[in-house]
Amino acid sequence: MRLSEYFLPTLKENPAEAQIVSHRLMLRAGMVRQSSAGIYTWLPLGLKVLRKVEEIVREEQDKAGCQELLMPTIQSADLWKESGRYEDYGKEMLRITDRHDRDMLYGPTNEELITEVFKGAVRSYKDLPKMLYHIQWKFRDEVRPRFGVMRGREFLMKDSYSFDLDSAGARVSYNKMFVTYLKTFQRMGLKAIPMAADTGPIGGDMSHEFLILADTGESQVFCHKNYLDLEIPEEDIDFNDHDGLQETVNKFTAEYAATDEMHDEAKGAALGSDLMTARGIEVGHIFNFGTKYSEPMKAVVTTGEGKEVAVEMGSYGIGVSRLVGGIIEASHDDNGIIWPESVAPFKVGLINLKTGDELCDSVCEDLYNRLNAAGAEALYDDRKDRAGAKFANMDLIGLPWQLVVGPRGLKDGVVELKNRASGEKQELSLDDAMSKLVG
Ligand code: P5A
Repeated sequence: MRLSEYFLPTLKENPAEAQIVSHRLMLRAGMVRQSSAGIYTWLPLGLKVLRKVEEIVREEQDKAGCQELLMPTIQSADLWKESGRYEDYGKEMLRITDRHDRDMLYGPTNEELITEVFKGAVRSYKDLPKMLYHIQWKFRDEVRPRFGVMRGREFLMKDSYSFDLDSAGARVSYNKMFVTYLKTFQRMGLKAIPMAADTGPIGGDMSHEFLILADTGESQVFCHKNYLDLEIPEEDIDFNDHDGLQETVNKFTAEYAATDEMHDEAKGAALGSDLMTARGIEVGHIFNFGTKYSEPMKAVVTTGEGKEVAVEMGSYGIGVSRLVGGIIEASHDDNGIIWPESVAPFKVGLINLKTGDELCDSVCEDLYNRLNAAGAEALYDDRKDRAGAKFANMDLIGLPWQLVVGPRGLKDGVVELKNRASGEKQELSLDDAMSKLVG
């Protein structure tokens, strides 16, 4: 992409309405614009990151044997009346009446809808277990939408749902998602700590929140400091190895970890100097709620003995749009965003220090074409602007690599390659720079 053509409305000044760094940087880097309270338009640069985050989430769900479908955003209130949650959900639910005076709603979550889809299709234990997911916009009329996409009213969530014959099976599904979540967040350069959690309006008796640590996090967290050093296995997860899954879950739940809602002062104090208190951002939340929905909604299957039983269920959420803000909270400096490569909107920012100079232009064109052809997406700053402004802009949008082409270097046949995260700069020949970037 050429910057001269790109729709990238960056801001020089800090927007007054943004209280936390990710919100400030997302506005300044031209990633999002607020459309109304807690509702955002994703501009091209922001959308690219959102899609990359979404894709990592999708790949890991697929690996775990979860199958993707797509449910609608608008749901009929009837289903929620069946489960009993229509009244309970309160003002957070955006209620809509259609032209025939039917009660509809903009889905804040999909337990009812998926239960309905499931019960129309599955009757026998032979079809179990099943795990289904979608990545879809949700709406929650939060009292205080704030911090940009971190607490929006409209937000993108990945929600999965598991269906099992019995509670032992449901535990395996829960463990699969638990371990998948560790992997998913790790791929985005995040260390997410699982914490025992309250189940709130989703319900159930077993639940974990996954939190990343950041000073601006909304939750106060208390945990053993060993969590900072726990390593997630690098190799692919074997989802058929149920004991292995349980071992990993045990490892990540062995030490004390709780958010303020669940914190037990005595347990915290018992850790002494090993207790870490910090702020955290909830990026995922998983629930096992047995038959809370399947029973009232009559989602039953026939067992091997011919008995009818309500199916055991769980649900598993990831805040996809929140993660974009969360990653920035975890990775930035005074100059701007520092994207981990896995979610970066472009891999390389190519800076032409003297647009209009024949040699600079032709070398940049050549590098730009070679990078893109090799699959290393480049954003080429081909505008006529001051070098300082170009550097500041590239630092702000945080691409992992900056490739700087100027007349002075070209005289000696070199360009400069800067790593955004470390700040390290190297003078390299064109070919060496290329092989460093595309391997
Ligand atoms: C699990 C999947 C659920 O809704 N039902 C389906 C369950 N869980 S949850 O914890 O309420 O939400 C899942 C994740 O969504 C993100 N999230 C938000 N992101 C941005 N703005 C919001 N207002 C918001 N509310 C929830 C969180 O990451 C949460 O873990």
